Amino acid sequence: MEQSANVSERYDAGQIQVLKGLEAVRKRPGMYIGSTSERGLHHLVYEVVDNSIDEALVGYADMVSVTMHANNSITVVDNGRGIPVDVHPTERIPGVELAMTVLHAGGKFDKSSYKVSGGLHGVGVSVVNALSESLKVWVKREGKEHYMDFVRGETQTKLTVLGRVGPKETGTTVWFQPDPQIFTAVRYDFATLALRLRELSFLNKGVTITLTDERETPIHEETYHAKGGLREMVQYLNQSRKALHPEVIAIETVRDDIEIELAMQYNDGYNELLFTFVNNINTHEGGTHLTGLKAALTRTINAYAEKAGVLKRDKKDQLTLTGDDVREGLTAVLSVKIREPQFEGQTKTKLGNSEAEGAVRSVVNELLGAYLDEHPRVATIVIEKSVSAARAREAARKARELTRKKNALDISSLPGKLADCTLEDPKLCELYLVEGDSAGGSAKMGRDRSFQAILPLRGKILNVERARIDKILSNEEIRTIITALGTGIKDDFSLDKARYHKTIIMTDADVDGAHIRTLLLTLFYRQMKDLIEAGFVYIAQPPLYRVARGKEEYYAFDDAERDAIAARMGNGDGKAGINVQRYKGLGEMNPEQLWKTTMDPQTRTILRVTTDIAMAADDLFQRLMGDDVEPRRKFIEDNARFVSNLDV
Ligand code: 0RA
Repeated sequence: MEQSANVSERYDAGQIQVLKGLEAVRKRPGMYIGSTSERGLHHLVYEVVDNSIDEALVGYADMVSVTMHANNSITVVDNGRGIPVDVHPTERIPGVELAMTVLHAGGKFDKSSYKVSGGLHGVGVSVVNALSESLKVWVKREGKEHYMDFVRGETQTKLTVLGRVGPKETGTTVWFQPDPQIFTAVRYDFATLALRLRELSFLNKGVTITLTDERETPIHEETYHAKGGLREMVQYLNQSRKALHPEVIAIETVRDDIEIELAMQYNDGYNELLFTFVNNINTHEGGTHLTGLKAALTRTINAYAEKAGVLKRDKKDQLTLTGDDVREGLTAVLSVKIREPQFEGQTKTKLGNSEAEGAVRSVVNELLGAYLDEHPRVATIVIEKSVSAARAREAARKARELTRKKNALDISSLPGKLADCTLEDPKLCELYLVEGDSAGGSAKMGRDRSFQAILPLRGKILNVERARIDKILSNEEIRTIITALGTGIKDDFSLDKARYHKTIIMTDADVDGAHIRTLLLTLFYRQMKDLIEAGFVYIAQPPLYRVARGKEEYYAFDDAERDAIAARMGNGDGKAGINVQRYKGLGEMNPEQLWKTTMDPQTRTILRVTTDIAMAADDLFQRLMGDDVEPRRKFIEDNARFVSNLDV
């Protein structure tokens, strides 16, 4: 408290409050940024960038730049108004100090922009400060450049003026070094930041965002700028699909004080790709805006089809297009900006504001209806696509009923290949999906049968990316997986029925294994996305090598580790007798080895599958599993060096 010795007592009291607040953040960082792993580390950047984007949203900034420095510190620069530097009338500290040291100080400025409340973003830049070993801020405002710095959230250098700048030169620069005492991972990933920044450029058209990686030689820089906003985002999402109409349908308006932007385009595939955002945050769990959109799409397209006389309305051949029908092969992005968003749901990514439903519904009804009237050729394409989906739906319904019957939760109807566990509480239970009967056999013998279930998979499962629902459900291997999981799929999906809270994909560490893993992930992503969103899907990490001498044995998960172990063993009495075995498949491990290295919760590593940035996950599956060969070839080429850590 040394620095506050010469200011009022009130300031002291305020300062104590501040320290308590930020102490809480350091004690329970997960509560504020979700996690202290790689994900939380990246959230620090998003939090600072969101503040800069807020300035762009209210029209004061059009440039944001992010730099990744060699020591994994980050600088974010914007050309907004600059964080206020005048002393706050009641808090008695400069605005910038308030913003950096008081939790949720945002409201104290009354910016009246589209501030976010709840969710992982919008926790405030003070959280970044609290979780940084060091943070420095420069503010250009009112003709001066100001400076402050902090150590682990505590003010170190009080606000000082560095010098004069041009009267119109304004903006904020924040530099921070994430605290290694807090984070388990400290290395920033270029691709992860690039995806979110590109997404932000689509969501905030006209803003130029740059990302610079100084860790690379030569320095690597990318610029994101989308004049067309969501229209460009839909084109980007559809880039490796075949669009059915060249022009993206786009709507943009304000209704009831809610900014509404929608862009959509149909492709010749069968998947629905619908992303929704509220104040730039991906509403994974949907909500009222999504409900409004879905209702309007179904209504408007049915109304047009009826008007065009496409739907026969006699008793025998009555056809109504369902929501699923009108969304088959649809790629769409809906973005709303709303003043006081209420976020609900398990991950606080579901919009609760009831007024958003009506606003989106009426806007889409009116403007999409008008668009179809004015573009009869596009309208015909949309109707034909929906009608063909409706025809396929009949076949699908029959196939689905077949699965539903087999889906009952009693043990007697569970697939024979499944070696189930004895415990019944899904929270405690795990399902291993294992490549091949022989590894399946080892896993069955090596497992802890109280909580680990094993389902061996024979050969390749169907590629669901290129199949319609009826075909998917007629595939034996897929039906077995769905039945074992207990959740059902697509519209019948229910997370509550999940029989295991961990589904662990265990495949060989070779090309075939990677392919099977991707097929399984595609099935989960396209048909049971909520299972992934809930964090129930994992990838096992079997070792690549066994390094042994005599009775001493170690397992290595990559070449570097193998060499390190061999070197350590060779240290006392030479390299003689060191035996390195490379596992070509899981089947080469005996049950005990498989348990020790890959299945024992005490010692294993499993990777949780996430879809943090939906665009990336979709793009990955489309490239890997879609019809087009060229993007797949290019993806594999581009990413050959990353395959060891495939995190979709
Ligand atoms: C509060 C009020 C004003 C601007 C900001 C905060 C602000 C914060 C950040 C954080 C990063 N960049 C930022 N840029 C601006 C508006 C002050 C005014 O009325 O001029």
